[in-house]
Amino acid sequence: MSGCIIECFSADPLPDKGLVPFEPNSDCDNNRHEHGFRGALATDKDAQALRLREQSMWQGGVIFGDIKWARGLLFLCGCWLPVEAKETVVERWALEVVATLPHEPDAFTQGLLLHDGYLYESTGLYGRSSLRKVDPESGEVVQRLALDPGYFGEGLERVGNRLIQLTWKEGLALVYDLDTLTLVQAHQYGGEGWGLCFDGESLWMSDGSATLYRRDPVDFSHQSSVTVMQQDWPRDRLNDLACVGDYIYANIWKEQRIVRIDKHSGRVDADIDATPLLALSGRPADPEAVLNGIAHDPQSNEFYLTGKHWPRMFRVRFVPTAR
Ligand SMILES: [Ca+2]
Repeated sequence: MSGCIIECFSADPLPDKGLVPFEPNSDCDNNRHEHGFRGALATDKDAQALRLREQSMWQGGVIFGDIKWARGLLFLCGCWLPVEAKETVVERWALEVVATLPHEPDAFTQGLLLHDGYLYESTGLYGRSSLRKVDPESGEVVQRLALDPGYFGEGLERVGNRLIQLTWKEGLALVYDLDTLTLVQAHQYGGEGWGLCFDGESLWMSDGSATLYRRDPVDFSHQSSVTVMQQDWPRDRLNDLACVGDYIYANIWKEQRIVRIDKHSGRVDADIDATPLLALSGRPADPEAVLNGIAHDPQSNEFYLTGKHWPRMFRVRFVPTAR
């Protein structure tokens, strides 16, 4: 069973910040959903930008929706989708550092991939965003392209002889020639751009929520979406991605953690503790200097990991720990 509804609620007064429980309000004349929604709203200072707390859970399902605040009432336009009730075991994995490598600390790393012996890296920040080709062993940037100062670079992936670089809030996927790093095309999309990976058939894109979007690798059109669930809760803040077979590895924004996601079901089946990298990273004491950037090496089945402004990069193996 699933369904889509339009509901309205009253919730007053709303705090500037925090979680507000809400229930259907009988004063609303369009309150026709027989079950009624219950959930929690995350508010922030900007009352125009009320959001559902990441697809609130309700009776074994997930609510997707938008909130509009008008005339003292909250309007929720949303859909409810069931989530399989089966218990999923999330394995705890560790990581083993195989090599410690240099990394240019000016790089506010947002996307990373390995191809033909080189790393390709996307860096962010307005006025400082770039696309780079990097020698993994020396950390030397062998090719570099500065982005337009109005673009904030995000996730990066390769499809054939093209590189595709997301932008954070500009709604543009920039397409480059792999050899020359010249811009050849741009696709438009809605919402924010965070991470990107290619599984050989489709691109997968994150936007900081618990949703992964599957897109056409040629015209970037949206194909489908999957909600990522870690046990019974949406796993949000998915950042840079690496596609590996049936799985997508995602590092979690502002956590020392990488999750392995079954791309078909959206379920997290492994949670990898990346805390040991912190002490080795040499990162500055900047709260934004967090773990980000994951690239898979299919030959060794090892991963490259780094962080924003980290002077080091790591080649690691993920190791299931004994239970
Ligand atoms: Ca990546």
